[in-house]
Amino acid sequence: MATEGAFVSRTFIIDTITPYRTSKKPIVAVNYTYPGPLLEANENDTCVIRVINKLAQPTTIHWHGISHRGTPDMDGAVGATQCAIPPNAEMTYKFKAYPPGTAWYHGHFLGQTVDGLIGPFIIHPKVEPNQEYYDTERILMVADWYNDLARTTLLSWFLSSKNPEGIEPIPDAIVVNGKFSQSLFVQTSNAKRIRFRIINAAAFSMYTFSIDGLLLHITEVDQTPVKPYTVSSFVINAAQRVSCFVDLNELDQSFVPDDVPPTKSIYIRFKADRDMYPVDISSYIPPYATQRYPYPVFFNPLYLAILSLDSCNSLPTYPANQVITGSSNPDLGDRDANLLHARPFYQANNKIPDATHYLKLVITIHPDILNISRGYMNDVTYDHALDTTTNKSGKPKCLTSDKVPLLYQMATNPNELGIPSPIITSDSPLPAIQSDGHGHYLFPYGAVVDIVLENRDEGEHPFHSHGHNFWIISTSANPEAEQLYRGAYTKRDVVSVPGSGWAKIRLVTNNPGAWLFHCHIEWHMNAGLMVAFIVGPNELLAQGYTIKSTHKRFC
Ligand SMILES: [Cu+2]
Repeated sequence: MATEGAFVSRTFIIDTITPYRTSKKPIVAVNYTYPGPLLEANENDTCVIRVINKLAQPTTIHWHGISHRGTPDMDGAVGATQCAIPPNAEMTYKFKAYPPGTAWYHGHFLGQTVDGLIGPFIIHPKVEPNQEYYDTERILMVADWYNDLARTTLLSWFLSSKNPEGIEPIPDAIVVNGKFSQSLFVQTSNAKRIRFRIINAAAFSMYTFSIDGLLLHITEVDQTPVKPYTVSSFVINAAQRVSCFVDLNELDQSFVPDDVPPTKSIYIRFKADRDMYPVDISSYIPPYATQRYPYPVFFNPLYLAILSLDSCNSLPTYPANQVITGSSNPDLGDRDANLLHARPFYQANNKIPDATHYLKLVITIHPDILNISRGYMNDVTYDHALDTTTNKSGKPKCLTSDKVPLLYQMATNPNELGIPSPIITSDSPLPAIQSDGHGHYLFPYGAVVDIVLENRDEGEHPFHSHGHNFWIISTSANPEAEQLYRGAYTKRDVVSVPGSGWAKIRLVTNNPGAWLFHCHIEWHMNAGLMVAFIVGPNELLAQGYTIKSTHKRFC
């Protein structure tokens, strides 16, 4: 008999704070901390999170990585699963803590994620697969810091005709656990073997993570445990999570010069990938920049935290530019943000069904007729309001709307959404998933869909699926993975699509509802690099879903 999980009841007050002496920026925070408090649950616990909005704007919280089976209205995606919680109102999110692993929560409206609405969410599995390898654990939540607010300044500039090239707002700094470079001390507390849970909560940046002189043994990607996979550094893209453990007995201090005293601490490095910024960051001053904040004028892509080996918080004795990778063997660095060579821990149970359907999504970014740079999926830029300039096929029946979420439209008119059923096309022998021409794709319930993301943009884009995780089969960076790992692909909820390349994922549509699928770079999502997966409208009703009056009042 299955055991019922416990209840995890929390109250999240969303309000602004100004925690930094040197910045007046009002951060959007949960319970007056940045990042928000650690939310912890055991696998299959029922989380009951009362979210109280004390902001002057509407808000929601998205529980990133949670499958929401049977709770399609608890995903926090404005326009898809709910209307936003108005100021001075509250909503209680209730959902099962599943799947276990390193998840996180964040805003999903008005750029609030960029402005601070982030926090870690750890779900402990019934059996922790790699527990024998570590004695304690630490969370490192990395994010891009902007001196200006996304809501008032960055988004309006980015999506304006003043920025036809679509230059993304460049971060002003990097923060980890709310601390700026060289101010975060991580104590070992006498443990020799430490698990790090790295959560990339950045609006934009992809980072290379390493710790000087230590090997990193990766044990989890997103919420999938993997067999220990040893590297000297790895890449983590926006919204991805990676766990790795280190063993201080393996510390190779040969990088410490002979002429400095022995070091009692070493650097933990997050190095942002310079190539993704469309400007020369060493001299770039954004046009919206204000002089109000004393943070570095030019963005430094190298963030340093300090791992204090004796917990005394001394600085390393060696210069920070002494080493560039976490090991003397640079060949051990993995440059693949998908970490396809990490193998799932539960390989024997990892039965992967054959595909029954097919969907190709072509990613492009270009200016629209108003000279505003937009992102397109199959030539459609996603907007909460119908953009008639990009599609002349007429008014869609099923329309993303801040007033009538897609989920409510599914529940009200399950058979009249105006989206064609799958058809055979010349692209593939499998039936191809169709859309209404406005970014809404209708998936039969229980389909096994191979989705090919063809990226015609030069940038690498981390795509996230709400409500479903998926197997990553192969990418243009690792095309051989499809054959090499057949039958044992790894599940994630973010796939990093290489620039001018492609990624192939397989997704089982076993979760009726309206689920967003989007680039997790906040700027690109707001530029329209998003679609909605409409999964099994009739099954949604058959499972007993009804629109809650307590939710509908927000619309
Ligand atoms: Cu993107």
